Amino acid sequence: MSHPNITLYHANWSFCSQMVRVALLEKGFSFNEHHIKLCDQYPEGENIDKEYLEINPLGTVPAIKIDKNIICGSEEIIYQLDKIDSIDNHSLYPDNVDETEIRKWAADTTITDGVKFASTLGTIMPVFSSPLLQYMIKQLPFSSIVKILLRHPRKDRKMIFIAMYFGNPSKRIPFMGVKNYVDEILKLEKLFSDGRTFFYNTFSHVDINLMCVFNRLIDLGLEETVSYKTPFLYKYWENLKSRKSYEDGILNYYTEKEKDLLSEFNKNNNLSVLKTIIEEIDKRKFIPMKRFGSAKYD
Ligand SMILES: N[C@@H](CCC(=O)N[C@@H](CS)C(=O)NCC(=O)O)C(=O)O
Repeated sequence: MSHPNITLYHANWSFCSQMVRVALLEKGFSFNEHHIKLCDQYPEGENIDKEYLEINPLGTVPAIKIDKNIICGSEEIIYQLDKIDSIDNHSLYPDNVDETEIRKWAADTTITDGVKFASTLGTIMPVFSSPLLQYMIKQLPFSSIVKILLRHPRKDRKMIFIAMYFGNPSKRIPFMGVKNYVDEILKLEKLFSDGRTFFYNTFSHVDINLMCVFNRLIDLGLEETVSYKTPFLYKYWENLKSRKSYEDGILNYYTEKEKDLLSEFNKNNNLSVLKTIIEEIDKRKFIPMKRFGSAKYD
């Protein structure tokens, strides 16, 4: 069965780009690729060039062209991709679940615009990634920072990138996400304690997003936070890792550049956030249940 002509504008290591690549692979769609060198990693900063701003005026990836139609933002892109008839017709929006509910979970597990940072699992990821982001930004030439200052359409991002270039805000930022992260992780552990394979009965948009969330934890040296302390989640994560789309849509996009960057970064990565998260998990587990009510982990 033929499907529309699809061109993906994305970046290898971008969290939201990973989600869309996995969705495209799960749907069995072939696609043209347009790699964008993001301004936080590359001196070229192609996402804030005029050509790309014509595709996405916000200057972020991913964006997708489906025939002549441009869609921006991972959540909306995956939702729209799912509406296209696919070869095996596997739907990322299971029939037996209310679509609004799936969309809510999908929004909460990606970087959703307008959502306060560190308030959802999706927006906690950039907060945890901030030391790595800062590490990349500090290596940019001064001219790239000037370009960001003059051209980045998103004021919030511009300010944080500039602060990272000149100062060390990422020393504190990750700690802002710890409490909410532990809440979310323990909520998921409870959900998966019934032994389910996927978030819903079949592989869905939410599983894609969680795959990318957990993968990012590896990059940041935080994978231990979903391992022996949360055995059901660990099993689920192992299950996600064994999907072909994980290898093809995420792992295969780590080029030498990303691998070198991560290994250099992890040599000096201060793991005090990891320690704080583990301590927070332990604290919750040993607090008597009635203090939190039944919704909390027991
Ligand atoms: N809500 C958007 C967020 C997109 C986003 O923040 N993309 C990041 C990469 S994961 C980006 O383009 N960063 C570059 C920049 O902000 O300059 C989505 O879900 O796709």
